[in-house]
Amino acid sequence: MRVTNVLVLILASLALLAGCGAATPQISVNEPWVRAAAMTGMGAQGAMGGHGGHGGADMTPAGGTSAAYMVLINRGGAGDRLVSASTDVAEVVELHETKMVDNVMQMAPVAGGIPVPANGQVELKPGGLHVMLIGLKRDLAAGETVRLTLKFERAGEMTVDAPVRMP
Ligand SMILES: [Cu+2]
Repeated sequence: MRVTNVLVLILASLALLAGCGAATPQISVNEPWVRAAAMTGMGAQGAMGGHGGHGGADMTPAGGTSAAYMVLINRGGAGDRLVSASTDVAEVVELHETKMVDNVMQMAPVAGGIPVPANGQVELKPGGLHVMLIGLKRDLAAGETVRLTLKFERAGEMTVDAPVRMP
């Protein structure tokens, strides 16, 4: 089968999926990536780039931290919500939001998860919403891949392989 035929089939399938998605979310994950980070020591370097506000050295876990970013797209007619995420490479995974408070960049867990509006999208990016990886179990080097499991309120669980790169 030619590549073009395969593409047409895929597009047709997507159209079908979209067609029956009137009252359900149709979530897809675009361009996921994870910030390169070291388990110890160098983790602080990454923390300078937009993750300044974890409240003090005593709150920094031993394993270092990183973050995952992506665009969540909803082609369905109903809204959904990213409620949690998990990965084998970190002890704890939280959904975070970075904001400026009194000219200081701080981040905090997002209460109730990250909404993905019907027929819309939400971007997780440095300096904004992100999936926080806390307590890394190993170094994350550029070029590697990290498997993330994303759990949506309505669409259920979705697994993506996110490449590791420098910000
Ligand atoms: Cu964070």
